[in-house]
Amino acid sequence: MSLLHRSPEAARLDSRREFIKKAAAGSLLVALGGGLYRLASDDLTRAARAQKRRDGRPRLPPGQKVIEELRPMGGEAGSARTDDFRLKIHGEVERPFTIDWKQLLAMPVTQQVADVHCVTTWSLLGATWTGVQLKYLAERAGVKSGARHVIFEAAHGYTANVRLDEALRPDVLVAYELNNKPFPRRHGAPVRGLVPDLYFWKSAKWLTGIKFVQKDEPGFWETRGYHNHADPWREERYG
Ligand SMILES: Nc1nc2c(c(=O)[nH]1)N[C@H]1C(S)=C(S)[C@@H](COP(=O)(O)O)O[C@H]1N2
Ligand SMILES: [Mo]
Repeated sequence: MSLLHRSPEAARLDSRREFIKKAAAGSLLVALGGGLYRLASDDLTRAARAQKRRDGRPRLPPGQKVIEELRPMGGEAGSARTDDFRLKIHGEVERPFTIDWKQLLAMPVTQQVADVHCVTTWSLLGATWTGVQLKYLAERAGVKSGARHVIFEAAHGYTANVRLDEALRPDVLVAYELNNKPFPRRHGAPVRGLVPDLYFWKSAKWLTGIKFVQKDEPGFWETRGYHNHADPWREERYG
């Protein structure tokens, strides 16, 4: 019998029965969760589209949608143990050096709110990132005048290249906390790069080195079809 031919009361009872059955099976809660999540995300996306950054650019780059939590995007993880951590600052510098975890924590701390944009079209807005400015490490090492690019080096040979002038911006960090907590291993613990204004693949997880070079060295994704520069506002997604 079609629901149309029944009293509203009976239809309501029926859908209530359906509701309980699905909830017991777990499927309804998943559907509800997904539905609510999409609603929140749509609202955040709409709100962000109406906002402008201090530099005048729209808060949300074209083709991006806002998500509420950092999404793990994989990669071959390095050790998350702080005892294993070493960061080598080298290449075109006067005074190369290597620091361990304690030495990193002893350096001047920068805490900032920053937005990040993944090439797969999600953006995470307004998270708090804590770490040491790459600019500070560069000054300590004494970057030679011929250097033009910075190579972020990570576990298992992952690299990402960033132009020197962009890498020296004050919001580029060697980061060790997200929202005042250490990174989970899948997000790059103990230390990852943060280059908020380029697509997120430039933010290398499980960071092991910062290398200054004269000649550009396209990295892991840049040699696999992705754009060498990766500006989200110009949608520099593919090379
Ligand atoms: N070492 C390393 N860093 C990496 C990657 C990787 O595979 N290995 N993936 C990059 C890509 S493609 C993205 S989108 C972000 C994802 O970071 P998340 O997993 O914390 O969201 O990390 C970037 N950093
Ligand atoms: Mo990515």
